[in-house]
Amino acid sequence: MAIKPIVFIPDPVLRQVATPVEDVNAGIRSLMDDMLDTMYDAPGIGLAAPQIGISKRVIVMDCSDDDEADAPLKMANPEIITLSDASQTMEEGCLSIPGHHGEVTRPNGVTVRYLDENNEPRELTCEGLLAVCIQHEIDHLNGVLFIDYLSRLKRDMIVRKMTKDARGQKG
Ligand code: GNR
Ligand code: NI
Repeated sequence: MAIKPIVFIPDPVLRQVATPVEDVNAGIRSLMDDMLDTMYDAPGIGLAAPQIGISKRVIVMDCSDDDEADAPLKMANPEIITLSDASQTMEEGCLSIPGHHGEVTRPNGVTVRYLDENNEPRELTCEGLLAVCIQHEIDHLNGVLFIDYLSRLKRDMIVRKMTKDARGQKG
């Protein structure tokens, strides 16, 4: 178990289409645990492997309330099977775009198929915050970020600011 550094835009790994996992073996289980450590430390409610620089189709989430027991979810090769017709709008943020937020409208309900940490195929149907989170994480696996749903003006402002900040860090 280890906390890994989170990569920020404009790192190109965040725009790559991630590679499917062949099977969920000890290496992938260890990656999932490192991702959960990193997510809880941040803190965040979800994390995709590209956000720690690893272009594999692995995501973790925990949308439990602070006063509830932890409810970690670990998924490899998640695939959306159905999306509801009804939509919901939520204020989204992203650990790879710290300090920036924006309203995104997405389907309110989703069913996903995935491999769990024991390489077993599973399906999960959910709505609300977890449904938003799953869609946000699967977007990461396809190189898509929440800023892609904002107006071009707002997106460009965020990208310009983050690019400038990254230059500053390199000196
Ligand atoms: O921690 C996170 N919060 C969040 C809030 C609204 C919609 C999506 C998210 S996911 C985000 C963590 C993250 O960047 N996951 O990729
Ligand atoms: Ni994100």
